[in-house]
Amino acid sequence: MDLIEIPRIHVSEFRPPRMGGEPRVVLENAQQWRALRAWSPEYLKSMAGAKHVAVRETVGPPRNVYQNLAEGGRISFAQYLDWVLEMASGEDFRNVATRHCNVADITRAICNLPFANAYYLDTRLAALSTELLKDVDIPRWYTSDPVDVLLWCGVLGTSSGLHFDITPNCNVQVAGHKHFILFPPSACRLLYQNGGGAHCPFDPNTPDFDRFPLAKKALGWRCTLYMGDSLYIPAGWFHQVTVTSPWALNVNFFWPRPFPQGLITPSLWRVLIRRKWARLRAGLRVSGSHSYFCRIRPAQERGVKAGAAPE
Ligand SMILES: O=C(O)CCC(=O)C(=O)O
Repeated sequence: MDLIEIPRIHVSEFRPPRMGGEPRVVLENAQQWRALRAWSPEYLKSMAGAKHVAVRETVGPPRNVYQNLAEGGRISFAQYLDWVLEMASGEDFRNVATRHCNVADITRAICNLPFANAYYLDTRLAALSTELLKDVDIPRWYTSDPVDVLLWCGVLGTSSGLHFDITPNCNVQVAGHKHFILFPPSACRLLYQNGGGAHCPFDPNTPDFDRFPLAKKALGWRCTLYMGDSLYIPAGWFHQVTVTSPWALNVNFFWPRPFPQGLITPSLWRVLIRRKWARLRAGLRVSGSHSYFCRIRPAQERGVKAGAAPE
């Protein structure tokens, strides 16, 4: 499995390609964001500390929220931030962060630390606080507004597992840093998609080629996003994202799929058809039983991430 570095370009040179194209780290795209200057934990708590958020719990190793997902739960945003800061300021964590810069080493070292559970947050920014939403500027990469703006937060060594989204994406690093590993949609046959869905049990941070031999042939892309950097992830590209600083915070935007972007990858078509079919079946059930409850099953049960962009 080879990984090549994602090119970094200045925002003045970046236009999202019509057909999806390739990922790019876009520099100075978020330079004016108030969030970059204002979002200290104290400020975040003062704006939204009392709001309750759903956190994903992972019991490692590896601390990968889509693979080792435990029960999770709802706590206040202030309580969550307190947990993040307590972990991040611990001596163990600071030692791992200063001694290792490679994502595989960080993942292994974190798994050896004596803490059982990690909690990862992805939540809609508008639901958390409309005031916080004003601190970020929507990148004008498309003519339409984003369908979703999500805030992500976690501690060193925790990752969201390998998956793809059906829409184009801009992910902006607000605090700390995160490491991204991406694979093009054409690599789908090498990545062991869960039942042809959007998630993969293969973990490229510490690849197990005995279990996933085909993945050895996959050619991936990688980058580390630092504060203020943005990453363009084309629709259908697989990505795994890992916190590589004591804690990290980022915000991402999902846009509707502009035609013909995102309609060209076989892995994505399968997921789209499955979702349409599930919706059709749910619709039939709803009209038959006059019940709305079957429409609000938790995301975990549906096998998709809670913040995933609606179609
Ligand atoms: O930050 C993360 O952990 C995941 C981000 C992600 O999956 C996305 O931007 O689509």
